[in-house]
Amino acid sequence: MGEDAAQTARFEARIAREDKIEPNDWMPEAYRRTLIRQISQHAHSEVVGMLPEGNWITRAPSLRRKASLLAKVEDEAGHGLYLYAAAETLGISREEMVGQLLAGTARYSSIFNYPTLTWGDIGAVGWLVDGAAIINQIALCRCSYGPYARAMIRICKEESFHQRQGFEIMLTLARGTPEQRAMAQDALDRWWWPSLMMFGPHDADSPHSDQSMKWKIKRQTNDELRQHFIDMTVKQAEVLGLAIPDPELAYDAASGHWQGGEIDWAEFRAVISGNGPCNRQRLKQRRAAHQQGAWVREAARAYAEKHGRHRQSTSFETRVAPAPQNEVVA
Ligand code: FAQ
Repeated sequence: MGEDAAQTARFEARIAREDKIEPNDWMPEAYRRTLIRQISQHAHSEVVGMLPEGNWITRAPSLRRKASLLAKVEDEAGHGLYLYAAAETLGISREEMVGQLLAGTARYSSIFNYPTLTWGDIGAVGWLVDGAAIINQIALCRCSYGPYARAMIRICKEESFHQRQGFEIMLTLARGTPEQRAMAQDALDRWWWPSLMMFGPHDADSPHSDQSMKWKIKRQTNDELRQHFIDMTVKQAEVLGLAIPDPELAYDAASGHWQGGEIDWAEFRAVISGNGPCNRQRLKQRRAAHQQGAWVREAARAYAEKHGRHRQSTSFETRVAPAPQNEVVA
């Protein structure tokens, strides 16, 4: 389908003016495809991201910790739903996206393919993984696509609680017994490098960044966001009295930034190609959960039919009519 040069020029002028693009607006096909790719990957990350933390719900060390972890995992499920709903406004169904995840043909964040071996890992995930997610997502609150940007505003508010919850777990461990302190340090040692990988390849190796920056889908590059995360987290590690596991990490007065060693990109590539420590386990768990949820989808369909709300999709609770006045997040 050919795209009209005048429509493209009008679209680009709107992007330049910082207008939000809404579901019913004309948009280039490649812009639509890029958003579907990114938003669906993001949604899958939230959903798969429940697994490493869900692993500790039954073993949280106190009722207070269990309640807050449970609430956090529920929040991640909600984020997945807002994001699937935002992607649906672009003309793909949630069933199709979930089908891609379960078939193993969709990406989700590399970080969720690492195991949570100790309670310290729950602290590190909240502190580092949610910390990295917030840095990335604050930039996405200004994304040119309205439903995605609005979903991000709510998600960021919730993630900031998660980050504090994680930091507080780390602080408690770091100020605890020598064993607890060692547990916190071990968690930081294992999660530091994978957290840096969350921001994606270096800008020069990122095939999508240039175009996504031009379209204002991405507002800062992978390396800019990663640097911001490092600068912020080094100070927080100092407060915790923990050591970042990078012997090359040093403050560079000329740039005003902390500079560290190189990420192991071979490990990153292995993880995103399905060969990380937990990739197979994560997909197996998602497939089982989907199968076990079949009766819920069936009940929802029967309810919708009985009440005359026949829809193509059973995801009625998250479906967003593609009209600008219907925002994903109120
Ligand atoms: N993992 O050209 P780029 C969370 C892929 S936070 C896996 O740079 P782009 C909250 C990339 O998809 C985590 N794949 O691509 C939470 C592309 O593959 P493709 C989720 C990665 O899109 C906390 C290829 O490499 N956050 O869930 C990764 O411009 C705690 C080339 O890369 C988001 O998804 C990676 N780390 O930039 C939940 C944020 N990095 O599609 C539970 C939204 C790159 O060509 C507990 N997404 N790839 O096959 C983004 O900001 C961007 O998509 C990037 C990648 C920055 C991730």
